[in-house]
Amino acid sequence: MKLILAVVEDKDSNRLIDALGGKDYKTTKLSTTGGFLKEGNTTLMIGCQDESVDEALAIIKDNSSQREQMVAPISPMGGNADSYIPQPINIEVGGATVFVVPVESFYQF
Ligand code: 2BA
Repeated sequence: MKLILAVVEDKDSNRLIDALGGKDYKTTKLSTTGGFLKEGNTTLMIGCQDESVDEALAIIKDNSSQREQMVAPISPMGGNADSYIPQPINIEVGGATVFVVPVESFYQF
């Protein structure tokens, strides 16, 4: 068994959950925050059999659209120096950041 952790944009999450549910994948939705943009995103936990991972990844890929976003400068007064962005930069957001990890045990009591 594997646990898929997929970080996706909030706006893609409902469509993705519906697409996964349509193929009988069970999901848990977590409200998360990206460390760089400090904006909300969604992390889905999907437990599935090893042989289902490729199909699940394809569904995630098909339902996570990638787009570009301009990030305005962030004042060092408003945050810590590590997140200081001195000038506007164009970054790619959306898409999905996915981890597939082995599950040692799975219980439902
Ligand atoms: P954030 O950390 O808010 O990052 C949002 C997007 O900002 C990233 O998209 C990337 O395009 C850009 N970005 C991140 N760090 C950057 C930097 N130091 N300089 C310039 N641009 C930077 P993604 O790479 O697609 O990541 C989307 C979200 O996935 C991330 O949101 C974070 O929540 C998660 N993520 C990405 N890689 C991760 C990792 N290795 N471990 C845990 N979470 C990760």
